[in-house]
Amino acid sequence: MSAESVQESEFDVVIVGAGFAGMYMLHRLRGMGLTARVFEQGDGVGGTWYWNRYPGARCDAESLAYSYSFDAELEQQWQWSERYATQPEILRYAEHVADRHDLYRDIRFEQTVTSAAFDQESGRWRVSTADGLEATGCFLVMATGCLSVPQLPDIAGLDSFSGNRYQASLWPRNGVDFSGQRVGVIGTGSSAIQAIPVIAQQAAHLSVFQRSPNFSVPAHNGKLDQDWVDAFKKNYREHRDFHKRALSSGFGDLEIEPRDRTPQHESGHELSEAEFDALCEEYWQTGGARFMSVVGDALSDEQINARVARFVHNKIRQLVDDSKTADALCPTDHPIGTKRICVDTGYYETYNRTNVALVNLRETPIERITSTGVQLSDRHVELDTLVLATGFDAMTGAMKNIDVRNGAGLRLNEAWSEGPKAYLGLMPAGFDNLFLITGPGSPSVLSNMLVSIEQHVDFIADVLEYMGERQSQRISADPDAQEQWVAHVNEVANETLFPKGGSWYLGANVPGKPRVFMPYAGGVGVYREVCDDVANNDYRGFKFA
Ligand code: FAD
Ligand code: N01
Repeated sequence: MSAESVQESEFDVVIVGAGFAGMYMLHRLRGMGLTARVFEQGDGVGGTWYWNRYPGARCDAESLAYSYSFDAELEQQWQWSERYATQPEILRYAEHVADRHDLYRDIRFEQTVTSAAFDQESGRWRVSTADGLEATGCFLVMATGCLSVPQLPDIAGLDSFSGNRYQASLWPRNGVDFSGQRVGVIGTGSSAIQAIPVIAQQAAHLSVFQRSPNFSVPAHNGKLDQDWVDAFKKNYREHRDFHKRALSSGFGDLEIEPRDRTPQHESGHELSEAEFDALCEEYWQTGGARFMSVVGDALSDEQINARVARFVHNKIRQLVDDSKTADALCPTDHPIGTKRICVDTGYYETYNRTNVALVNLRETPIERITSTGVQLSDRHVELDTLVLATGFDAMTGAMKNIDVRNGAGLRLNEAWSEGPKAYLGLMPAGFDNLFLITGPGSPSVLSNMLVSIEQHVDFIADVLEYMGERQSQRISADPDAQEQWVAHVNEVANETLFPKGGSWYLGANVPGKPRVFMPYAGGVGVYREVCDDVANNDYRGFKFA
């Protein structure tokens, strides 16, 4: 290897992933004068928004909140066109940020990282890609995403289908024309619920294969009014501050005056039936995922949760003409909100179209996929096109795909065989100098992810600065501190109804995956306070060498 290429492959930090997390991490490190190499398996930046190009894909946190806050000039300049931005608009935004901050030159695209091993002696991570590129870094940052590994359904005959088959999270770049097609969609999670109304408008016929119904609330999406946006942006900093300190998820809101969005009523028990329904109606009319903040105990008190669910069941029955279809669309197998609540535009109304049929797999399960369609227990459904919207191996899937080994040769997959553990969701004990962005044990997928990503990146940057000042080269998480944190994460989860959801938050959608509630349910504000406190106390729970 020439001196030049050795130089080229040695960095202060290696980052895996060029979604919003990897991009901001690179920017922060550059600002500190550190060198970094990013490896990304796609051929562009944007992560989620690069891969998920299915029709109807958009964010469910308000665009003005689902964006970086670190660049105050950019947030004033960038014009979001809708309340919830579409995938192409968010991808354009990511590309704009990469251009604006000159990020591309340090990113190697179409490079899938396959292994990362820490060398005790040199104190460096050696990172290798499938194409044979190598880089070493004193630190390794996994910015590999919580929802970046598609999960294919285990259905017999899947590969025998001779029509077109698409996966929502690996959608073709040039889109798909469904005109004149008989289309089948398998899955009714957030991706499907966004895609179904759009596909239905184009397809000759659409069959939706539903195993479990999900709760969905209206987005009430629309174009943003410029005067309103201008007024909002005058208070942008204060809005951001409320998102960061929020008691719950850090989602945005639609009011010009920034204020704390803590639910007005700590408990639904404070309200009469009529008052409760009126409040649910107000939140339903406002739209969006903050519906679950209608009262403070909607996600912790079973009785109150059931009242919220009943309200939504009634809405579904009002919106869907056919009562059998409406009944099948009403979820009764999990408390509302314990699976990620979906946010839709015309989802339930789509079932009133004459070209759309709901296939209730609880009544007529799929036996197998055939070359021409789907064989159910009682009939065969002929299809030209099959769309799979069957979710992700969430939170740990991307790291599981990489052979990560610590200095003693222990694999991360072994260390996590009974479920993922990481101190603050940031660093697994035993894996020196390895940071996770929005890792298991942090608010991550229960939050506005841009808020959580920025917080983690800033924490990592600050701790590296702290180490630089002390000429420290090694950081590790204290196993006891990690145990205490994991116990706290479980304790907080058990105070909520989340563990009853049987969702991907628990790994329940992946056969054989340990059932552990992975995200931290204590809210982004509390979590930030904990991290700030750790930092202010000489990074309590971390050890330096
Ligand atoms: P990602 O965007 O997932 O980026 C990770 C990157 O790592 C990917 O580009 C991937 O290719 C790369 N990578 C992974 N493994 C490797 C490897 N071995 N080698 C090389 N590269 C690798 N969150 C919200 O808060 N609000 C929303 O409205 C919202 N909407 C969403 C809609 C969809 C359809 C999905 C799937 C998720 C949504 N999310 C939303 C969650 C979303 O994932 C985060 O908001 C955010 O985009 C995550 O950014 P990230 O950089 O952490 O991860
Ligand atoms: O995946 P999911 P997703 N036979 O896991 C079904 C984010 N996101 O991609 O519940 C039949 O929610 C499965 O059925 P069941 C968001 O965080 C956000 O939709 O297992 N069906 C389920 O219906 C979200 O939560 C947005 O019975 C099978 C579906 O597939 C996360 O990403 C948009 C099956 C999978 O749903 C994941 O959402 C999109 C089988 N064998 C995504 N296997 C926004 O709106 C699986 N299913 C911002």
